[in-house]
Amino acid sequence: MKETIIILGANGQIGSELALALRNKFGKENVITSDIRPPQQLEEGDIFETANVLDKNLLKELFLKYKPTQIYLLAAMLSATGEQYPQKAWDLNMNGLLNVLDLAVELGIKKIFWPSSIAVFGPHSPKIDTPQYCVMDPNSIYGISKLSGERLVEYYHAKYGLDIRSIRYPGIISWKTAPGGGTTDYAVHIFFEALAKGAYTSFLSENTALPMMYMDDAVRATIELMDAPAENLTIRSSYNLAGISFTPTEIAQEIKKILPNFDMSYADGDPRQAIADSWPKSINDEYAQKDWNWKLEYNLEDLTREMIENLKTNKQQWVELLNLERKENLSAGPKWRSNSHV
Ligand code: AKB
Repeated sequence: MKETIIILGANGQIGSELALALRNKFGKENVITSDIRPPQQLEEGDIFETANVLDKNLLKELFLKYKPTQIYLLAAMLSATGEQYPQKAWDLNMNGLLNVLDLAVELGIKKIFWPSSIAVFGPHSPKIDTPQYCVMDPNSIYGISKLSGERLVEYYHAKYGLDIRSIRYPGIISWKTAPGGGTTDYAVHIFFEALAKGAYTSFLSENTALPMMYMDDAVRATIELMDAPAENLTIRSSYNLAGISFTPTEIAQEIKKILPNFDMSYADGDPRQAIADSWPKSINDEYAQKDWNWKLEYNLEDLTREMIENLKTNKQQWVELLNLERKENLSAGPKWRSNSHV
C-alpha cells in the first residue's frame, strides 16, 4: 500500500531527523513536513506546509489536501519550558493531540505516531529499572499532559480503532538539530560547549542519573514500532524504552577520554533539577523487546564518539546552532526557549 505521511512539528529535534529517515524510506513526494514556522532550509523536492496543530480547521484542510495514511504528531512543549508556561503547555500538548485524534476519526486516517516521555513517571514511581506498569504521579505539567495523552490514545484505539503507536522517549542526544526546552538538554549542550569552549557548566547536579538515547536509535525505534504488525502490539498507551542511563559526571568522563582538557563544573539552584529528581534513573523496556524486537545499538561510549566526530566534521552547522541557542538563552541558566517541539 502506498503511504502518505504528514509530520506535524517537523522542525524540532526529533522531527527534523525523522523526516529525513521517512523521506529516504517512502520518497520525498510521500512525506509532508509541517510546523508553525518554515524550516531554516528546504532541500529540492521537500514538501512543507505551515500549520498550527491548535488550528483544527487548517489542520483539516491539510489532511483533506494530502489524504495522509500516517500522521506523526511531534508538536509539543517540553518539560522545562512547560513549567514557565503551564497553560500553554497543557493547551498545545492536549488540544493539539485531541485535534489530530478527532480529525483522524472523522476522516478515516488510521495510523498515528504520538510521542510520550519518561516524564509520565513521578516521585512515587520506582526509580531504578522503572517498569511499564507502576505508580505514575508526574508532577510537571509536561508529564501530566503526556500521561493524560497516553490515556487518550489508548481510549481512541479501544473506542474508534485508531492504530496509534507511542514511545516514552528518554532524553534524546543529537547533533543536527538542538533540543528545545527539555530537562535532559544538558546532555546535548555539553558536546557543543566542549568543542566551542572546552568547558561546560551543567544545570543538573553531578550524580543525577537519567535515561538517554542517541538520535539514530530513537529514529530507528520509531520506525520499527510503526512497521511492527499491529497484532504483536500489547501496549496501546506508550512503550517504555530504556536507552542508556548516565550522570553528568559519567558523560563528562567519557568526553575527557577524547578531549582530555575538557573541564566540567556544576551550577546549583536550577529549577530543572527538581524535574530531573522526579524522573526515573533507569527504565525497563522488556515489552518493547518482546513485542517488536527492540534492541539498543549505541552505548555511552558510542554516542560520545559519534557526537564529537560529527560535530567536528560539521563545524559550520553547530556554530550556527550554538549562536542560535545563545540568542535564545538555551544554555545553563534559568531561562529557556519559550516555544519548542519534541
Ligand atoms: C525533556 O527533557 O523534557 C524531554 C523528555 C525526556 O521528554 N527530553
